[in-house]
Amino acid sequence: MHLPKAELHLHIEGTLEPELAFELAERGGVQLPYATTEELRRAYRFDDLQSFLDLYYALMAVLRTEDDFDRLADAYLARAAGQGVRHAEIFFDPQAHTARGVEIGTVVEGLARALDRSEERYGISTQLIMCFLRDRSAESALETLEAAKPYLHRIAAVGLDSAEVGNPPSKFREVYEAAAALGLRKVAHAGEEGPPAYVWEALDVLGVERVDHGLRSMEDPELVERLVRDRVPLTLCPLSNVRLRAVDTLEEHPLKEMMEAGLLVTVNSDDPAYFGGYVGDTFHAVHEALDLGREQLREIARNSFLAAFLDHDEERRAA
Ligand code: ES4
Ligand code: ZN
Repeated sequence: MHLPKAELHLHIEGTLEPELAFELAERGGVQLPYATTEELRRAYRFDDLQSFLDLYYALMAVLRTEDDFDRLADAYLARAAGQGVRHAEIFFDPQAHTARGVEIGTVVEGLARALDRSEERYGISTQLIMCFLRDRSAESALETLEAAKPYLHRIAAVGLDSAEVGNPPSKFREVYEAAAALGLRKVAHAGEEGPPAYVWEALDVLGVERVDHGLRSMEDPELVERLVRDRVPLTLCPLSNVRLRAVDTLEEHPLKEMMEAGLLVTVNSDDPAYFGGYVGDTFHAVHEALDLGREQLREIARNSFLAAFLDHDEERRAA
């Protein structure tokens, strides 16, 4: 049985399974550089974050219409429901689509179609988090925020993702200030491949409420103290860290040490179509690899609701 949980670190574009990619490609007349789903799956071997991102962005070519985004999100929600997810805060990357000529409205309205049916169909409440691509300019992020203005009622928060090293959070100070002024909440990827200094910047320059990954925080005891003191949630993605070689093996993942240090950690799937498991699979994998007991797994599941952007009525319903 899967524990009831919230998923807080999930890129909707990273839920694109090879079978759906081929189906959408065929319907949309898009040519993929792979002959079969098996051949595509064999390409899912990554050396680091960038080698994954190259494939992740390439496959997005199949996402063109509102219906494509609806299908993508619906497929994720169906799978998540089977793994105990009751609430999902879903990242999307508008710049990865607008750069290909797909309008932000197509993306948001398509995703919203699936999200609007989700409570009734799957028993999952949802929110959207709009991510800026940190390997693009701060100006491009500001333009994206501007383009999102007609859709802000559908967007709960902003986030920051893509290639981390060399693109520190402080690069996006202005756009985070503008987002906060519009009433959006704030998260950011930090400390996935980047140093603890990037986690400090996410907290002190951007003012994020949660840190996505935060894996490398353990290298800096003062940072750990700060994260513990302020109860800042970290959205860990252990299978992602193994596949992108941030850790050598799941057995060496610091999740358990992070819990023992008093950090408020959650466990998430990141890009489950690429990293070998949805969130229930991920709970199962860390249970086995790290010898976590039932009580620790329950604590992680409980943390996911504490860290979620839910009001308390929603939280009671979800739990
Ligand atoms: C991502 Cl694993 C990861 N890290 C940074 N950005 C991303 N976008 C999608 N998956
Ligand atoms: Zn991520």
